[in-house]
Parts: sequence; C-alpha cells; structure tokens
Amino acid sequence: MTLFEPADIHPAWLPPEAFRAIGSRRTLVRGDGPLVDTVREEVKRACARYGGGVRHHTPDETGDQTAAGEPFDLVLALSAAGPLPAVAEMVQAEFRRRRGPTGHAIGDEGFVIARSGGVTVVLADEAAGLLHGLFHVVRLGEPAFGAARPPEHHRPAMPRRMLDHWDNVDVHPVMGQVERGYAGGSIFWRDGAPRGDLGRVRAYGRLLAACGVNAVTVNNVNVHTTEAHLLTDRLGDVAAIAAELRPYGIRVHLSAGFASPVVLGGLPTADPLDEDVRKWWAEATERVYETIPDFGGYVVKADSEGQPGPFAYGRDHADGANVLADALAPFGGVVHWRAFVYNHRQDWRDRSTDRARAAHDHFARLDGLFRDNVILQVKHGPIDFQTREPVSPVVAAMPATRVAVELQVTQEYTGQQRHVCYLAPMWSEVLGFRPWGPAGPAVAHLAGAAADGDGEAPDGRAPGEGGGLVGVSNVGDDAYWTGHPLAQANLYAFGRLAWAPWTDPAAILDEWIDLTFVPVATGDHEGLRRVLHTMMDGSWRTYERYTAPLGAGFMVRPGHHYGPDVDGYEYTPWGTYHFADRDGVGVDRTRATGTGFTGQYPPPWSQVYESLERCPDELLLFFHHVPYEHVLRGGSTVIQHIYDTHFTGVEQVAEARSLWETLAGTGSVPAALHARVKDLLDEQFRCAREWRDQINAYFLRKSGVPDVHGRHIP
Ligand code: GCV
Repeated sequence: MTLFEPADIHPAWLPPEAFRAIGSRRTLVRGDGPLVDTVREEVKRACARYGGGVRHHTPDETGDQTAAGEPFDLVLALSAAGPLPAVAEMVQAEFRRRRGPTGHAIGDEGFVIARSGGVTVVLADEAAGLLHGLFHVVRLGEPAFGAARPPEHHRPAMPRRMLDHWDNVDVHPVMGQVERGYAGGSIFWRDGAPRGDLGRVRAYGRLLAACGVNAVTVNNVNVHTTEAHLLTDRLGDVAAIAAELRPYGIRVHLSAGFASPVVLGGLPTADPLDEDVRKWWAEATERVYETIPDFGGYVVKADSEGQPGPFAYGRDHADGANVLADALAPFGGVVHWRAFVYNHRQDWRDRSTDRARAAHDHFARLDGLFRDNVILQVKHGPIDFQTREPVSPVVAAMPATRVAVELQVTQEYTGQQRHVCYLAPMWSEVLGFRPWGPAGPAVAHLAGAAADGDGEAPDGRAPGEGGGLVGVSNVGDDAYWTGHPLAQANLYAFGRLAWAPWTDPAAILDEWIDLTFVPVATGDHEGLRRVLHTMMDGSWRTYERYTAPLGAGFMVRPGHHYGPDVDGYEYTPWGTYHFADRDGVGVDRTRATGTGFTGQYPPPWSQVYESLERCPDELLLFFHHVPYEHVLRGGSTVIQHIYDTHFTGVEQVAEARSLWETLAGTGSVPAALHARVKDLLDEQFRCAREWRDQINAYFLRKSGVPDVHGRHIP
C-alpha cells in the first residue's frame, strides 16, 4: 500500500512530525488483514523518518524482543493474533479482570491501551480498533511512552460517524461544484467527471480515520441528473473512491434520488408500494454490493426543497424509506432518511404555518413504522443550521426509531470559512441537551452514545443502537482542505465528538493544536496555544454577538447566505421570518398565542420555552415576540442587548486580529498559513462591522430607542 503525502497540500493534523514518538521506537505489529497492513505501513513510514523499527511476527513466532534482541517499546496487536508477547498477555488478562464477566468486549472499533514494564500496548479485537489505537498513540505523542498506565478501554460512542459531502459531479449553475462549499472544488469530482487524483482521497481518508470518522457520502443530497447515475452506470466512479477510503476503515455511502426508478430505470412511477419499483431498488442495490461489497448505504433527501419524494404518490415517509431499507437489508446497508421536510413555497402572509414545526409534524407520527435499518437523519435545530437554534424536538419524539443528528461542519451560516468560528462548543451543547430535563438522556445518548463512552445509556438502550452523528463536510480541494486553515479544527472536532461526545471542546482544540502545529515548534508553542484558545474557544459566541440576535436567525443575504440582510428573507416563501416592527421582534411559537411549536417538546422544555420568564435569553426571539424594552433574564433590555453585543462582537474580532498579528515572524506557524489567516481576519473584521452597523441601524430605526451609551449607530 502506498501512503500518500502530497507536497503542496497542508498535512492538517497528520504532519510527519506527529509520528515522531512512534517513529523513533521499536514496534511490534501483530495481526493480519488490510487494516493491520495500514497500521504497519504507518509505523514503517514513521520509522523510516525517525530511525525506529517495526516488526511483524508471523502467527507461529513469539517473543518480546526485536530481531536484535532488544525489547519492544510499542506493541500493537489483535487480541486473537496468536501468542502475544508476555506484556500484551498481561494487559489482556488485566483488562478482562477489570471488566468482569459481564463487561464489554473491546468491541469492533474499540481498543485497550496500557503501559507496563516500559512497553506501551494497544490491543484490539478488530483491525479497525487497532487503527484507531494507533492514532490514539499519535495523539498522545511522547507521553504515550512515559509513566505506566493501567488498561484504558476506548471505543466510539456512536456506531456511525459520517461526513456528507454536498459535492456535485457536474458544476451546478447556481451551487457550483460543491453546494455550500467554501474550500474550492470537490476532492472527488470536477466538471462532470471524477478528478482522478485519488491520492488526495486516500490522504483524506487517513485524516478522517485519525479523528474517528468511519463513513463518507460522496455526493450532494440534492441529486441532479448526472449524480443520479452514480447509482448505476457510473457506479465505478464510486467504487474507485471506496477503494481509496477502505484502507482507513471508511465506508462509502451514496445520496440517491427517490425518483431513480423513473429517472434511471425508465419505470412510469417511483411509488414505493409499487412492486416493480421495489424490484428495481432491490436489483439496483444488489448490483451496488456486487461492485462495492462494503457499501454503507443510501442518504435520501425527499420531498424537500424540490427533491422528489413519496408525497407525490400519496405515501408517507415511512413507506418511502422502507422500500430502500428493504433493498439494503440483505447486505447490511442502511438508509439515512433526512427529516428536513418543510414547505419552501410558503406564503409569508400566512402566520399559521411555522417551518420549525414541519419535521415533527411529518415524522413524529411515523415513529415505530420504520425498518430497523432506517436511520432518521435530523438536523440539530428545527430550522436550518442557524448560529443559535433550540435542539430539534424530533430527536426526542422518535423512541422507536434510530435517529442520527446532523451537524453542519461547512460554515454556511457561521461565516463561510472566512470567519473564525470554532463550532465544537455549539455541538457540545447540542449533544449534551437533555430533552426530558437533567435526569433524562441527552441528545448524544439518543444518537447512540453510551453514558460515558463506556457504559450503558441512561435510557436503557445499549450503546450503538442509535443512528450516530452526521456532519456536512467543510472540505474541498483547497491546499488547506477547509479554506480557512483554522476551520480544520471543526472537521477534527466533529470526528472527535462523534467518537467521544463528552469531551471538552477546549481539550479537543488542544489536541488539534498540538498535532497540527508541531512541525514548526521552533516558535513559542505555549504562546501559540494561548493565542489560538483566545481566538477560537469563544469564537462561536463572538460570531453570534455580531450577527442575528437572541435566536432570531436568518438575517443573511438571500441565496449565498453571507453577510447581513435583516429583511432579506422576511417577505419570501422560505418560512424564515423575524417579524420585527416598530414595537418588537421575534416569532411567537407558544401554545398560548403562537404557532404551538413549544408543544412539540416534552416537559420541562415545553414549559420553559413557553414561558417568557423562563425561556433562555439566547433563544428568546426564537420562541417569543417581545417589545424592544422587554427585560431579559440577564437584566438588559432586548434593544440594549442588541446594541451591546454587536459592539462587543466587533471588538472581539479586532482583538483576535491583533493577537494573530503578534505571531507574525515568530516561527510558531508557517508564514504562508499566517498570511492566509491574516487576510481572512481582515475580511472577518470588515464583515463583522457590516453586520454590526446594519443590525444596529435597523433596530434603531425600527424602535427609535437610542443606545444608552450614546455610541455611533449609522
Ligand atoms: C443541500 C439548506 C441549504 C441547502 C441544502 C439544504 C439541505 O437549505 O441552504 O443548500 O441543500 O439546507 O440541508 O438539504
């Protein structure tokens, strides 16, 4: 297997130097199979660079020493790979003793790591676990070879950790090569054809495996004509991508068009209850598995923003999802069926229709009707990836359905990878939200996470029954992968939170900083770490401060969604309104006087959100229409809060820009990367001022209430 290190592409969190600790040691890799080969190749390459050695015992070989008679420093072994070195046997025995007779096995992707007698041992039941264990050692770096450590069991909280690419094969006339992509073209497709440079795909798989992702969807959920053919006559293109990702344990999924039986099969209907349609899906899927035996499954956006779906045939979404699920079931595949279904042709005059309600209205009544291999993929908020939304009530409304939570790693509404906006704190809040209050399970549990990554989920489900975590990828063919070099941290954090949802976002940022910036450790690394934490830890809240206030959302320029336009969507059919007038602002979603959306939550949140007094400030305008002089729980009035946060937000961007400047010429980060971030911070500052001035001017003009501090508002 050839490992690929493109010279002109930034190595992100896997620079060669991140492997120094491993590469300078003597390692035994024990086990066989393609993923074990990947582990061995990784270690071999690191050793070639840093002078260590790697040995691969054959099953009948044993021994605790290298050929030169020296002890190993690191043993990476499959637990069933025959006689293990004595230290590994000891670790295994100790792990078994600790977990007791009813404890968990190491698990498909899990691993055990320990250090004893000067040897670091990683054990896994399956090769995928060994690969994750290797990357764990990379993350630990030198400390992996320091003090003794008892066996630690690591395993992913979510069974499936998937990135969806909204990549088009053809360049779409409006959306381009990558819908909502801010990092150049697609790494898979260019101008209607595969790109051909599969080495980059391999390098991508490697990065993803190193942060815990194990599934990728290679085309946009909006399936246009050319893309539809990936399912049939262009399946070979998908197989080629799958072949590059497979060595890193990543399975490929495909966005499939619901009308495929008509579009590709020439049938007169795509009615899910039609026998010919069922047969068509079954046969098409069988061919997919003949070509890609480890194919993951389909992702479907149906009856949404113009995509075809079961409604056209008077069927519901369980009927729609189940026909695909039945086709996939014999092969162990799953269908990710998106819950993003709403009327995008709403009359803005119609105050009774509430887009926030739509997904729950459509799906809650279908709970229990989906096949086991249907995963309902729910956007984390009820509207659309806004900077601040409550958690979607659908997540709690489907106890008999596997639910995956969908996050947007690509920064469509959070600065489009021109603004620094570290999203892990937002995702952490989402994953930690407890729909039934403090005693109930959190969103992470409902998506399949064990209580602590290692125990049973509090709602009694065994870990792994949920649908997992899905992120819309922020990657393109840009040299830094993500356009903004600091946006790499979002991709990394997505994988890490899907693996271990309870990890502190600041700790994840530390991991990312240490891996990514090790190569230029000539500078002041601790200083760099401080600067990056100051710039990034609170950057989501900073972004929130200078954009739409208090959960109002959607004050962006229509179409491309960058920059402010307070009324841009106010009189459109999209269902995204704020209802500002001279007296007040916000959407009344209460049961008492509004759209009744608050009733889609179980208690206590149905009551908390309903109550003007108890509703959290940051979501006030999402749930209530209030006068400008309404006093927030925080003590300020709504209007003064708007002014204050917008001035503060811009000041914080200015501070971030000055801080970054202090790194110039210090050697802490490469000069080219420094220059790229500097330019982007200039743009962020410009844009933040524009947001501040438009929002403040808009609300001053509407309300006539002056800023108590008398600051200039244009
Ligand atoms: C892929 C939002 C985006 C669309 C996207 C859609 C979705 O509406 O603006 O570009 O379409 O979400 O999630 O399907």
